[in-house]
Amino acid sequence: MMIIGEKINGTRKQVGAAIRERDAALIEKLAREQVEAGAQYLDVNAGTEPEREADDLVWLVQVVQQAVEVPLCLDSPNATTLKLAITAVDRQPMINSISGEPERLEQVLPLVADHQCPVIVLALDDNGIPKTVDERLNIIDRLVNATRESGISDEKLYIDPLIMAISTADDAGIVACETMRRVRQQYPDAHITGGLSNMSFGSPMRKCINQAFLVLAIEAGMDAAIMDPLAPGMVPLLLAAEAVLGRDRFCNQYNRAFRAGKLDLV
Ligand code: THG
Repeated sequence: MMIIGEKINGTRKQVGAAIRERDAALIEKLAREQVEAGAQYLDVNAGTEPEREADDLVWLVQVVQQAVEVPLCLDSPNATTLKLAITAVDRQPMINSISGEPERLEQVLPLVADHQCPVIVLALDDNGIPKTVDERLNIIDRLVNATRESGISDEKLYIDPLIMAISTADDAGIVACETMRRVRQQYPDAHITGGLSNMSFGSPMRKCINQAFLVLAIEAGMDAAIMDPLAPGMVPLLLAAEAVLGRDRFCNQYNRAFRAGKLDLV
């Protein structure tokens, strides 16, 4: 499982304030902590008003890449921001994301093709949140046709089922897992990702939901989670689930984490 650290996100209060105040120390700390806890990519999302989001994201990119060695996952709803941010990175980033929204696809797909970078393929278009698994698969099929036609190989794709909150729909977990299962079958060379913590928005004791969903998502085929690697229990459960599913040869990763004292559940 690849971990994409989610904590540098301006929609979080503390991070939003740090961005506005150009408080590099807090951002650097979040970067180092997540990498130390096992993040292999860091998601960076400025989450600020459209007028300043591009400047803010470029600042975040500069701060984070001075603090850590891992590549970034450039997370923005704005194609122009992504174009600008990609010029500020010094390691090949992941692009978060392309979707079936025509304007976004038109602008971001060429960027991905030119840079040949990994890209998140989000099961969303301009018809609102897709409700069923079939609707999601239809969007994903269209998007994978488009990436293939642009010369982007399936190994570069991180397909995201668009994880929603169970507090707003009882079937959010089932729909996410079932979409991932079908993507795994249909696109065996592509990766599967998603914002794990979305599932617990609006629920009490969010870490319980996140822990349960992590294990189920791994079983359904997720191999790259956008998550908080510092949240209690998450990395131990991730390692245990992969070992149980036979995805950790000789339980090497699990045993190594044990010896490093990294398997505590709290
Ligand atoms: N798919 C893709 N990208 C994404 C998402 C996705 N990027 C954003 C988001 N979803 C994933 N990142 C987060 C980051 C934080 C939280 C959830 C998802 C979160 N934060 C708490 C809060 O805001 O209440 C943390 C509180 C705190 O620690 O301050 O829940 O789905 N491609």
